[in-house]
Amino acid sequence: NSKGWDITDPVTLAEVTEERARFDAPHQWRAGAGSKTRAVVNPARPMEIVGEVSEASTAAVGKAVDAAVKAQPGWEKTPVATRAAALLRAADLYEEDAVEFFALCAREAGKVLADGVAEVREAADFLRYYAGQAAEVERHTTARGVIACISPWNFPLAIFTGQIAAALVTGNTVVAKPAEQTPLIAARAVELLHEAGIPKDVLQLLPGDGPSVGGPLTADPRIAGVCFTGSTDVARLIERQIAETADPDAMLIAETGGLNAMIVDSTALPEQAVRDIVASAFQSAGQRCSALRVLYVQKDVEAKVLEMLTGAMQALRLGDPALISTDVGPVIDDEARDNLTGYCADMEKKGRLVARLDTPSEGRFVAPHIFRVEGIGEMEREMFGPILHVATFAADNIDKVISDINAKGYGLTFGLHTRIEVRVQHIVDGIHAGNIYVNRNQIGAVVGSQPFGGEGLSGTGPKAGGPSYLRRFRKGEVTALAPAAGD
Ligand code: TXE
Repeated sequence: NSKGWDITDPVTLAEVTEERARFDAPHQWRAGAGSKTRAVVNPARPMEIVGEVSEASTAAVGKAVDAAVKAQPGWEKTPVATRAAALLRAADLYEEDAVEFFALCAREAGKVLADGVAEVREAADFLRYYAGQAAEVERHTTARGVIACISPWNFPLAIFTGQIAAALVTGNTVVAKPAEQTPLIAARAVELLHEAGIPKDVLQLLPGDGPSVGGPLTADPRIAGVCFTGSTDVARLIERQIAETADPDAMLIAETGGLNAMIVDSTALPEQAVRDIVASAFQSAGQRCSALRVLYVQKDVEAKVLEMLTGAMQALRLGDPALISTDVGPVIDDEARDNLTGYCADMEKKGRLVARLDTPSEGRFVAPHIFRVEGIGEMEREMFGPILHVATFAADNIDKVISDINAKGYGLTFGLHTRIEVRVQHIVDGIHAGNIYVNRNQIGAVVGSQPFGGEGLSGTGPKAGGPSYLRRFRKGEVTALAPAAGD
C-alpha cells in the first residue's frame, strides 16, 4: 500500500506545507501541443492563471488513434511483467512527486490538502493493485486494442490514473482525454507514466473539451472500448455513439452520478452520525459522486440531530484550499457555482432552508447548505455541491423509505447509522446500491478490499478496484479465475 502522509501529524504537516509553498509562487504549468490555448484558472482565486494548456484539434484525434493502433500489437507482446513493472515504477514516481500533485490539486481543482493526499494515495494504489493482478487476467485472453479513457475533474488524478492503468497493464494502448478543467494534473501524470517506461504512442494524452475531442474520439470506429466517468447524459451519448459507429463488440465501462441517501435512526450514536454526515455531504465541497445528498432522520431524534448538524456545519471553514485551515474549498467552475447558487436561492424562496454558511463574494465558492425535503422522490437531479437535503421518517415507515430510494433508479452509495443489528440486515438487503456504508462516513473506496461502482443510472460496472474490472479490458473467456467475490 502507498505512503501514509499522516497530515494529522504536525511534523509531516509542516514538511508538506513548506514543500507545497514552493509550488505556490507564480508557477506556470504548461501542457499539450495542440493549436488552441486555454488558460487554467484557480477556482479559489479567479484572477490567478495556474497554467496553460494547448488543446488538441479534432484532426489530432484521428492521428492519435492511428499511432495507438500501430503501437498496440507491440505493447501486447511486451511481457505482462514488464507492463506491470512500469506501473509499479509510476506509483513510486507519483509518490516522489506528491507535493507537486498536492499543489496542483489545490490550484487547478480546488482541493484541500487532505483531498490532495487522498488523490495521490488512491492513484498509487490503483497502479500497484492492477500491476499485481495483471498476470492472472492475461491467461487465455487477448487485449482489446485501443481504449479511449474519458475522465472527470472531480478526481483528476485518481480516476484518470485508474482507468489508464487498467487499460495499459492488460496490453491495450490508450488515448486519454482528461476533463477540460484539469488538464495540468493529467499532463503531469502522463509525464511520469512515460518516464516510468510506458512508450509515448502506447499512452497519448489529448487535452480538450467534450464536443471537439471527446466526441470524435469515442466515435472513432477503431476504438475497441471506452472507459468513462462523468455525467449520466454523456454516458448515454457515448453508448449511442458506440452502438452506431464502433465495433459491435466494443466495451463500455461507465461510472456516472448518484443521488445518495443515508438513514439515521433513533438508536444511532448522534456524535458519530453527525460527524459522518458532515464528511459525506460537505467534504470535497460535495463534488463526489459518492457524496450524501438526502439524509433520512427518524422523527424522534430529528431536532437533536439537526441542531448538532447545524453546529458542526457552522464550524466548517470555507476558503482557499491553499490554506491548511480550510475544510471546504471552491466548486470547480463558474457554471457549477451559478447552477448551485441558483438552486439554493430557489430552495430558500420556497422556504426550505434549515441552515447555511455565507458564501464569499470572490472566487467560485458555494457555502454548505441544508434544506428540508419531503423525500428523495422530489429531487429532480443530482446537485453536485455542498448541499444536503433532510427528510424524516417514522419507525414503521422504513420500508417506504427504502422503496423510495430504490425507485429513484440510482444505485451508487448508501449510508446507514443504527445500532439495531436486524435492522442493518433488513435495510442492507433491501437497498440497491453499489457501495453501502454502515456506521461510518459514506465516502471512499479501497482498491482490492472495497471496490467502487454503482448500479442502475449510476453506471454499468464492473466496479473499479475489484477483481473483475481488469477482465473487461481483455477479450475471451477467463476460465482459470475464481469467481469475482465482492464485485
Ligand atoms: O460532466 P461531463 P461535467 C456529474 C455531476 C456534474 C455533472 C456535469 O452531476 O454536475 O456530471 O459535470 C467529457 N463525448 N458528474 O460537465 O460533461 C468531458 O470533457 C465524449 C459526476 O464535468 O460528463 C469530461 O472529460 N466525452 C461525476 C468527461 O466527459 C465527453 C464526475 C466528463 O464530463 C463528451 C463528474 C462527449 N460528447 C461529473 N462531452 C462522478 N461520477 O463523479 C463531455 N465529455
